[in-house]
Amino acid sequence: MPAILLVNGPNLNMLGKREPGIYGSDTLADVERLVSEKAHQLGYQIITFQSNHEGEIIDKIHEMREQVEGILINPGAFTHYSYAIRDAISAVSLPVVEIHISNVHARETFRHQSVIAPIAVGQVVGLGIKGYELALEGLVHYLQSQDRE
Ligand code: CA2
Repeated sequence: MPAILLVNGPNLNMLGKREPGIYGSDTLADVERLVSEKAHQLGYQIITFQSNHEGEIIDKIHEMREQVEGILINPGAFTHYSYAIRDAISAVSLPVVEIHISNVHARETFRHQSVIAPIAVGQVVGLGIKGYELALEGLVHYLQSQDRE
């Protein structure tokens, strides 16, 4: 079964444990289960990874480059300034869909910019954890349309 890497960045291990008003009450394990189940229905397996450390996220993206067809990523606050994660994604030449649980555009100004977005296939923003499922569908649709070319 082809695989997709799901990366969650800093503090997302706290999902469901703090700030339910912004991020909801589902845990990271719930999110990973939701995406894995949906992926299986679509004929993909999910490799999950969460880290609070920029270098670990970069290492994982490098490590998985031959094993996955694409990447789903919620880079957390790294979204807004990590040129290093952006370069890692560019370096592996894999399609990426960026996810944000909250509507970053309705929050502080520093969250309005994403340095990842210009190299992503697309973004899903502000739809809660449902956004992960929608991002998966978008990525699979993109991969299948590439296969037909
Ligand atoms: O909305 C998103 O998904 C974010 O990527 C979440 C990041 C934030 O820095 C981005 O601007 C937008 C923060 C993740 C923090 O996650 C927590 C979850 C529960 C409790 C506390 C933090």
